[in-house]
Amino acid sequence: MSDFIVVANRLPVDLVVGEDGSQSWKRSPGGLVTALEPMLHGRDGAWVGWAGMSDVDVEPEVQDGLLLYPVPLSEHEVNEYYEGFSNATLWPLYHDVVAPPVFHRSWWHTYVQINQRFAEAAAKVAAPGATVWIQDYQLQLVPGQLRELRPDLRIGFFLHIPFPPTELFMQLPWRTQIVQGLLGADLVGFHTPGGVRNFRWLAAHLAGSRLSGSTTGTGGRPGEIAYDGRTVKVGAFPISIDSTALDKLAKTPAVRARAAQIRDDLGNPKRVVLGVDRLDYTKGINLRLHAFHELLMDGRIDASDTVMVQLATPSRERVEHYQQMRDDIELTVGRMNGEFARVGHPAVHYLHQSLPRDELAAFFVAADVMLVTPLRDGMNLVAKEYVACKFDLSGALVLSEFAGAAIELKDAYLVNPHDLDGVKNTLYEALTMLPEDGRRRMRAMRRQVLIHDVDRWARSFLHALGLPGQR
Ligand code: GDG
Repeated sequence: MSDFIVVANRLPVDLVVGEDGSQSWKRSPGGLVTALEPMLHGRDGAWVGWAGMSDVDVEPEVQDGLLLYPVPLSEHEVNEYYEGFSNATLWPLYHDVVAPPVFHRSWWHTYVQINQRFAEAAAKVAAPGATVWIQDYQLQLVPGQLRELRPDLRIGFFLHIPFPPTELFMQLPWRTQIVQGLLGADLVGFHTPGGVRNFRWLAAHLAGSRLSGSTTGTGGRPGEIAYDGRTVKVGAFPISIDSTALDKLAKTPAVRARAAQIRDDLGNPKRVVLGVDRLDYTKGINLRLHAFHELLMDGRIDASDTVMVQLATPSRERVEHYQQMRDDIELTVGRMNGEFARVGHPAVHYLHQSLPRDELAAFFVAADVMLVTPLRDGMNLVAKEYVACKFDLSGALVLSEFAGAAIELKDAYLVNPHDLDGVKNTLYEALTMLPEDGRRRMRAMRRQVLIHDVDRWARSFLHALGLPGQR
């Protein structure tokens, strides 16, 4: 029985099955685990989630005082609940339909069933009056289902992706059930005030709730919705990174030496332009390649002294849209290098690989211009990570207006990713900025990111939720 439970699609560890059938765990330390670890350990914490492997039975286990409580999924369920409804219906719908969402009734039914399974697991491990924090779009029905099972619990929900404009959300055949599911929480959190506004409107129109309190839900004062005889708080809580740790890592002699080595390996160009993303169609990778390509074609930059590096982490490789997008990107990279590379000197360096954390930090340190150009993004942590690594105030961040991070990082070079000329010109501006202007911008962004870190994010959410002991 635990007092504080996190419920997420994935456990913070991955199951590894050896050839002899033996089971072990590999830690996969994401930002969320790091932020929540102190709170989980301090109060008999539990984490409910899928172990990342289908069709296996895994026993709950206590690791370092944290109860890991696996939710089993069959391969069919992974296809329908995760790859289908979560990643081919909700993901594109919530990202401004930049790809067409697919609506399948059988996917929806599986989504309902699996959410119920997560709710039952959480109900089982929660002590009387415990606090439960549910994460993300895969589990939007869990707040309502869990409240049915355990009305004594304090329930929070946080959405890591954007909450879409109301007109788009209205396309969803199961829109009312999703809104009602979310309203089962005591506190619903989004990254931005825009998400809060959209949700409040939908709650009123689809679930007949009454609104009160601040409309934006920012600044630690969530708005309130009266629903079903309860008060549901709704607020904006922009997520962040462990900025102090990253700043420290970037300053280590090893990372600095590696950054110098990377520049050397690239042929010591005058300028290095970097992109780092999960390979996802929302991230605008192809459009930034086109912008760079056109600058080369226009002769405004020269491939002999300006190179681009695109690191693309493999992602959702079984979903069809992702396979098509990967082909498109690799075609563009091939074309650009065909036209502008010299033997031993590509114009674009493209890696479809996942890199270790300190290697990634070295790339951030090495880059003169960081290109973050999503068509829509809940927050975008890469933008904040780049800023945290630029301890010497060098570098420039080109950032899409449609990333949640643009609200906080006002001193970035902001672009509309749908405007190719705008992206080209702004990239050129960033490449040719005056060093003093660059330092001023970077100083201001670093102040924001170093103060507003992920620990502060978690604390402010849990404080608003009323977790005992939170300031
Ligand atoms: C969702 C929302 C929101 C990437 N490549 C490697 C690697 N990464 C790390 C980055 C960063 C993370 O993955 C990606 O986070 P983002 O925020 O950029 O994007 P999503 O994965 O789409 O995350 C997003 C986030 O949730 C949190 O709420 O900001 O809007 O879409 O930390 O550094 N890490 C390593 N090697 C890689 O090759 N080690």
